[in-house]
Amino acid sequence: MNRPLASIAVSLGLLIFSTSALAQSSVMIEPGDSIEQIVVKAARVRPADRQVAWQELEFTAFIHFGMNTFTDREWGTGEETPDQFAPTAFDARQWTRAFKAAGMKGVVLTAKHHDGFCLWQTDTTKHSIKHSPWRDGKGDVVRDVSEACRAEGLAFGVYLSPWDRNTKEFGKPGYNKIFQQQLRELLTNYGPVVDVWFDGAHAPRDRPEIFDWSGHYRLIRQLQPGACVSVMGPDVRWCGNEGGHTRPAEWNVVPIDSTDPRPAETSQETTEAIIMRFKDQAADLGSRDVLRSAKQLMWRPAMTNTSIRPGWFYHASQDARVRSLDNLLNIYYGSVGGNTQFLLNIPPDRRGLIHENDVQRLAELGRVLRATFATNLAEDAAVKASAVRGGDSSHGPDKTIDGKKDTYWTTDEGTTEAVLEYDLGQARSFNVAMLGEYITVGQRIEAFSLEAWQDGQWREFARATAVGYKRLLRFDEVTAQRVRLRIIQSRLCPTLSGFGLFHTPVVPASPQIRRDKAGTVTITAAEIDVLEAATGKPK
Ligand code: FUL
Repeated sequence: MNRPLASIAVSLGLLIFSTSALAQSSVMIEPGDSIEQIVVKAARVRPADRQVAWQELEFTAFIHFGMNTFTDREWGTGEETPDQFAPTAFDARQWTRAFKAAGMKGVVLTAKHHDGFCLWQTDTTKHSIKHSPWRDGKGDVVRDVSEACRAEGLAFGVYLSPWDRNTKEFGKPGYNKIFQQQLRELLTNYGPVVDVWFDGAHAPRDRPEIFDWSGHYRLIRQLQPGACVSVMGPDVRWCGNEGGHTRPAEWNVVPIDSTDPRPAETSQETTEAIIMRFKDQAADLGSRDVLRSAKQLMWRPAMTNTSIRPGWFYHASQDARVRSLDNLLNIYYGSVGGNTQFLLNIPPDRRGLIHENDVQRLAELGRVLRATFATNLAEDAAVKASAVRGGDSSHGPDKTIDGKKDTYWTTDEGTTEAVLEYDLGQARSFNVAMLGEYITVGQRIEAFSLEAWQDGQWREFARATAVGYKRLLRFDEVTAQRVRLRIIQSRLCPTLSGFGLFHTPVVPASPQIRRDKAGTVTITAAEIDVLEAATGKPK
């Protein structure tokens, strides 16, 4: 497949937005600041409410459906005709049911890809479904998908490709007007939108006026203040690849390289817009080593986007190349379990349905995730902590297992190391651990370890660095009654909103997983029941 333009554009590094978008979620580093001061500044950077809500979605579906579905391409030329768009059995509810079964909580629909073909009743171009044979030109994919999302309780977002290969206006100042009119239609007529997703395709560095990013962001804030603007936007960053590869440590507070703060030519702001070079592809974006040379820090969590198949769009030739269950589980643990949102693309076929192989895989994934996370073996534990803020029960260690996301344990300012001990009441077997910080007040934990009391001593069974919104760790099965979490390093007093121990019935290469010739994995409901029973979970 073509090298994704998003990566080219991001590494070329053009991203412009107004300083108002940075309010409350960024901080300047002064030349004389010590590393200790920088780290505390980083820990004080807080997310906007929309960024917290976005992160809580955890696992979401990406949909690429449009002209390319019918031409068997990944990038259209813009010279296709609306006649070619002709799904035979379009059913958005079938899509959202499949996503829900996988445990997804939201959807980002590609409303317009690079070919410029619009999947909604737009007044901005003739290159749209209005001029297609589908439903006599009266259909509206955006409406059907947004309604199907509401019916299934899924959040709804849109991807509007800034690059448009159909309109003659592209590259001229008039295109920004068309683009903003498209945004206005999408953000006005289809209910709440939680994510507006822009890729960076065709954003040449020498012509920043091609995209009036500042104007786009202002309009989005005005029409949908709860929406995050992702990738080519201030709220959410791209993880840096499209293969589902995740970092061992993912930080939500990352430096803005503002060494080139030229005023944006098209910005209406009185303060200058900032041109940032986000190094989205670097292996480390936020550890102390990176912060040391930062000039400005901002809250910008990562999104892991990849496709369940090799292509973003549907190709019949890829029906047997749907990612395996264990591969998807690996990405899930690395992404959702690595403090990012997992945006998994599932492309509908020419019928306008999610293909049976993908539906099956999503159902398998959902079954395994539900079987794993249904029971937190630590939820009834007796828990004690080496330190509690002000000795006060409102931040006691029991807040880590009360199942509430807005309560948390913490310590006094200045206490950056602590131990929490969980007594499970009896010996339990587990192979997954979960930690979650209360990120509303920032991201703080830098290193922790997990230990089990076995044979009269504490034995370490897992160790990691960044936590953030959620950290999941998998390890060989441990059986113990007492478990302790040692917070070894933290930027400020640590917080913990969630702690869990789980037993997953499926580990990679498990003998219970069957594969047919096409690589399709099957695991039946009965097998999951048997496996669950074998985990010895309390009833
Ligand atoms: C990239 C595009 O070029 C791909 O076609 C796809 O839409 C991906 C999600 O973003 O920039």
